[in-house]
Amino acid sequence: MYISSFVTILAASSTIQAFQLSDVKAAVGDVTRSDQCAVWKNISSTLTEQFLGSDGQCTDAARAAIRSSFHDCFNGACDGSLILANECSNTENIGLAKLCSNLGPLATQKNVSTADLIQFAAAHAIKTCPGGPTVPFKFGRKDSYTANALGVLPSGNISAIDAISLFAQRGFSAIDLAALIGAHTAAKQFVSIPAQSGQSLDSTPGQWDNKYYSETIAGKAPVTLQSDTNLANNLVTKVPFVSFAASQAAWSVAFVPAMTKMSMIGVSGVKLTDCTSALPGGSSKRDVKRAPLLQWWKS
Ligand code: HEM
Ligand SMILES: *[C@@H]1O[C@H](CO)[C@@H](O)[C@H](O)[C@H]1NC(C)=O
Ligand SMILES: *[C@@H]1O[C@H](CO)[C@@H](O)[C@H](O)[C@H]1NC(C)=O
Ligand SMILES: CC(=O)N[C@H]1CO[C@H](CO)[C@@H](O)[C@@H]1O
Repeated sequence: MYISSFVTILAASSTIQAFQLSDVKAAVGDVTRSDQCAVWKNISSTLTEQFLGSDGQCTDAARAAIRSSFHDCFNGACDGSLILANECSNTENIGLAKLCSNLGPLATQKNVSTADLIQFAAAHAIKTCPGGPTVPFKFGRKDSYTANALGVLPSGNISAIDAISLFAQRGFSAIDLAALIGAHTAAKQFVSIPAQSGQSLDSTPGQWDNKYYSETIAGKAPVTLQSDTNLANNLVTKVPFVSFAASQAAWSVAFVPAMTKMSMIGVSGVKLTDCTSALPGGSSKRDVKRAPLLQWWKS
């Protein structure tokens, strides 16, 4: 009862939905549009090889792609500057270097904007992790070769109050924040807590499930960032944390619009074209063919 009323509240107070379902449906059967999506379908087969492991779980490359959406957008705009202005070499982006050196050349090779490719890769990666929802994808973002401000991205020690206010400055509610941080269901940490480098933020980093919430609340994840503990304990974010721990559906309802909105930070005055149809079909229809081992990623 509590959960279902929470979902109702979420739906009622829903974050700006830049992508309407009708919009997504309209894309199906639209010849011009589907032609424009051909390149994204082609990119999709490359990304599936990188993001889907032979065990059917999503890979390190997928986790980095999900994080890169946040790191390209949140410090200014979703403008590709993570790669194009080499923000990737900044300390706050440690761990994303391989992702950047992979997606940068791929954007050039496929003649798409780097900003769009980062968001496509993130949506693709989320969908590749078993249980992951469809985050609608549109292309048309403008690239920028100018770096955004340093020190805006939050550290793993940020207090809940500071995190809530940082996200509020970008137009995200505390519920949006609690939903977005659930991306740590597909996450490992490598540098924040050096003694536990390589450990994951929930027990199933290759799957998109809601164990991150229950394990963070209980302090039972392999490793937990101080910032995540802070959100689990804060009076405001605790409510959605508990709700999302109880219901993956409630989490998805909150996550998809918040992630969609994040993928559009600073994007305006451009014509966007929907290519959600280029994303993989989802866990039931996923391409579970063995992906080759990614030597370039491991080395
Ligand atoms: C208050 C907000 C946030 C904080 C403080 C935070 C902090 C961190 C830290 C410290 C790491 C580990 C870095 C390392 O040591 O290697 C990490 C990893 C990660 N974060 Fe966040 N994060 C936040 C929000 C987000 C959001 C909004 C997303 C995406 C929607 C996201 C996705 C990820 C992913 C997927 C990883 C794992 C990367 C990997 O396994 O390579 N995070 N985050
Ligand atoms: C993707 O496009 C390249 C040329 O850019 C082509 O060689 C390749 O066969 C295409 N792959 C698929 C799966 O369409
Ligand atoms: C690359 O894409 C742009 C439009 O974004 C187009 O004008 C240009 O002709 C394309 N270049 C190639 C080599 O296909
Ligand atoms: C992510 C995280 O928890 N980082 C650090 C926070 O601060 C303490 C010490 O003050 C470190 O031990 C943590 O590694």
